[in-house]
Amino acid sequence: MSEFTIDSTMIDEGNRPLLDDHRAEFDALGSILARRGHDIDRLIERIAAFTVAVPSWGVGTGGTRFGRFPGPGEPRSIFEKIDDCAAIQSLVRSTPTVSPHIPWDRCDDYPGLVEHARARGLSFDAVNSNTFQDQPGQELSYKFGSLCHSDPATRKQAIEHNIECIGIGRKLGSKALTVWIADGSNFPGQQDLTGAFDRYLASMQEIYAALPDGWQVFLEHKFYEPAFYSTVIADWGSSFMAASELGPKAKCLVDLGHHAANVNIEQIVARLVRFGKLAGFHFNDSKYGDDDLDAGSINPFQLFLVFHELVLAGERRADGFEPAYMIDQSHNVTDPVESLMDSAMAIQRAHAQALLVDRHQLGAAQDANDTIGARDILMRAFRCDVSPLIAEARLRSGGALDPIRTFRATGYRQKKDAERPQQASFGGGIV
Ligand code: PSV
Ligand code: MN
Repeated sequence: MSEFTIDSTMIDEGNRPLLDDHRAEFDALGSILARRGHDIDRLIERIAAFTVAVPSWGVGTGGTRFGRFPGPGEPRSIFEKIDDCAAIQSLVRSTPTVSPHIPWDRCDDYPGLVEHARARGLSFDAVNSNTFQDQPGQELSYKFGSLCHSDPATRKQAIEHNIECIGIGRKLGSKALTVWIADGSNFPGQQDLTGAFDRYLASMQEIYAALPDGWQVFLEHKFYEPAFYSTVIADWGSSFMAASELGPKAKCLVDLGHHAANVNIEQIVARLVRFGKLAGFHFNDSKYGDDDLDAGSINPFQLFLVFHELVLAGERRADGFEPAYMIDQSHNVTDPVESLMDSAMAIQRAHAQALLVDRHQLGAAQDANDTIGARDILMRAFRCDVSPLIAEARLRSGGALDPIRTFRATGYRQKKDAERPQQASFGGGIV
């Protein structure tokens, strides 16, 4: 049976009834922005040039520790996950890369996988290791830690897994390994806080030594969960200390959901940029903890402020500034393809709004200590509805004016449901 794919005819059909309204809205916004001194075509080029990787694990339904409610037509293998990523890319046109997770995406034909992705216009971004779960048949358990475990044999197993991930990443054309560990403790006194960090550094040194030329390692911090009292790499400070000790190939990855409430993430970004240590992002959003909701769905202002720092750093050509942009989210109640498109567009929106900030005026207001003036310059950009701009960027790249509406109209999910009979044993998503 040949597999259903979304083609340009379906996208054109979806766009046709929306074109007149789009033109009118785009022209109206275009004249407002032109009056403010923006070059519209240049803006669209910059918006279209920004891309973000889709997490392979994001195309399956996620779950919580209370349960998982699988959706219809979920992908059953990395090849089918790539097909869903291709559907996303065909509609939004800003997601040409996929970030794989090992062992979830282990397969026996990596050249075939690369070709499968290439044929769909996709390639691979950073490969993620997983020593936060035990796998069937695994010799030593990670229940009490992995890279920081008190037992050297368990640490060795975790180190070897990361080195295996680098090997798989090489076959896929990746250039970075992302390491997030769940190591930590649940009760005061359970773990020697200094000893655990020392063991992390020693383990990471071995992984670092295995990085091929041109590769980097991204250290991902997270303040709690699954460890509820202390986490070894809990914050950007620990991440930065480790990355500094390891060397120039080690940088700090910011997952937006991995901070306590109200933490000023944009300032963390600015600090990491300043010292050439910003690895990149796992975009998502949250209200309480690591909620893994769609990017910009709870706090779009924060996303905008992060992008403002990124635009500033890009224009300043900050040293070592070459972040990897990736999404990391979990879909418990939405269609994963729709949610990932939703995030990709929210990210594009925040970027477009940040491009509108009059940085010259802002600098002048800051120098003059004009607090309200400076705030207003930022808010003017944030309040601008850039929907027609990002829709135009998609249109010019062959994408959909309204990706979610077009996705639904193609019947993709229903077709995949028929094509992909679910096996009871398959656990997609994060949990
Ligand atoms: C941990 O919460 C995390 O953010 C890491 O990036 C993992 O690799 C990912 O989620 C999937 O569990
Ligand atoms: Mn993450």
